[in-house]
Amino acid sequence: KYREFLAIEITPELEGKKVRIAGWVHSVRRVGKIAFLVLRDFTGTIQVTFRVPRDADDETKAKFKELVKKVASLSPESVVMVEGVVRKDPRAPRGVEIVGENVEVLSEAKSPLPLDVAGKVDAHIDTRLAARPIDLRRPESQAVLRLVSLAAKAIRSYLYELNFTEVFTPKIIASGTEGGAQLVPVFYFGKDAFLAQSPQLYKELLTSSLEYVFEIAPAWRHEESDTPYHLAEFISVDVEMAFADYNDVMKVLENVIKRVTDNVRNEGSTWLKILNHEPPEVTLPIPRISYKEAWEIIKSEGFDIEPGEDFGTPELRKLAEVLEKEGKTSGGFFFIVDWPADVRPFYTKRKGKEIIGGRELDLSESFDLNWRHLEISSGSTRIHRREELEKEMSLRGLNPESFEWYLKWYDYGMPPHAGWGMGLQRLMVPIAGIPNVRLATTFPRDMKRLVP
Ligand code: AMO
Repeated sequence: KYREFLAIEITPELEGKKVRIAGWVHSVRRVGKIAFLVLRDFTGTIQVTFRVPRDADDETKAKFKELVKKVASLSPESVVMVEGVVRKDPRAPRGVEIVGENVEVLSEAKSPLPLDVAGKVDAHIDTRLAARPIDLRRPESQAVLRLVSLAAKAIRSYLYELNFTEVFTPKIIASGTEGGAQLVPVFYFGKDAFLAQSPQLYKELLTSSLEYVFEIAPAWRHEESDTPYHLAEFISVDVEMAFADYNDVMKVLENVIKRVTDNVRNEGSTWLKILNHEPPEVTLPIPRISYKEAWEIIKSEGFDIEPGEDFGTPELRKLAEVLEKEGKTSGGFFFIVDWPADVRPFYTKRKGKEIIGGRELDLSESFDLNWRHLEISSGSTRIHRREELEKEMSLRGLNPESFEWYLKWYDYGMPPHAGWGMGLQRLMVPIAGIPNVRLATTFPRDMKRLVP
């Protein structure tokens, strides 16, 4: 057995007990005849002190002298197994330490390290990601992934409560759904295929059987933009519901956001403390503003924007600032609803016309959920009639024939349905207080990164 206790389990109550622990050499320090080893595992650190016992025989003294020397020469991040006796000590960081009696090196680490683990100096994100396996040994880096895990758990438990089925759809697909330029091609048994940009068409088809489905899985996009918020591979949380419209699924979404923020606050306090962050307080309902109102605010703030245009980051920053000032967000979250049909995908249901900025526009039953300037999720009521889908495809220059594998099932009883997709790493920006979605990703994939 490599260890009997985790670092966090070493408490003053264990006084006098002989224990075995294992982990990484966080730091070593020699003061005269004493060597201090701080050992780290995934639960935290514990100090182990090695010294020569005063009232021992010569043989024992010689053995401990060697041991102190051995410990003092351990390189940082080596993996060791340590045995010793627990001792209360008010001077030790947690009021307790281990008096070391033996150390075994399981794996020696080279020096210097590609990245400092124990130090306080914050390395540049590129340096950190290039050394990600070691970067993730830093408490702050680990804390973010702990919160990602808690967020995923909260989403799952809430959707299970609502009777959703968690599904796993194919990731090698024949046609894109969210715009062609971002498709990542793969060569598939001599045929052209792509990595899924979204489980969109499959989750829709599943509403005709399982009715309420969700998936948490990777999605791929050849994003040409090198921003803190874009990954080539991100984790997409997808929900799709039969017999529902966009209002129904916005309710599910805002409850998901509330669940995640509350659960992370309750269960993630250890990690939040390390990150010195509090997730936003969300009260429901999350305010909704129409595209029209949003457009008018942006326009009145002096932006040169045509009616019907999508909003860029500078526009969204300004909009969020205005809404926050007027108290029209919930912890920074707000919905923008009823987008012009032209800037939404072909499967989005239309809503009727409205005059915006003096121009008549076709709107749609669609929404984005933003946290400040950042789009966290988007969704809509879907079209559930084949002829309408074909028309929308043609309008967008897509060939309905290449979607026949999907369209034909609309001939056999497709229920009205609605849903949304949310970027899990983007959700972590407000939840974990990180400036870059890469930090919420184990090993990020982007324009510049294919390894590690
Ligand atoms: P959309 O394309 O808006 O919608 O994507 C949904 C959400 O996924 C996240 N996201 C990303 N996160 C990180 N890096 C990226 N490159 C990236 N691209 C998107 C965002 C975004 O809000 N099928 C629809 C959803 C639906 O209607 O159900 C879709 O994919 O948080």
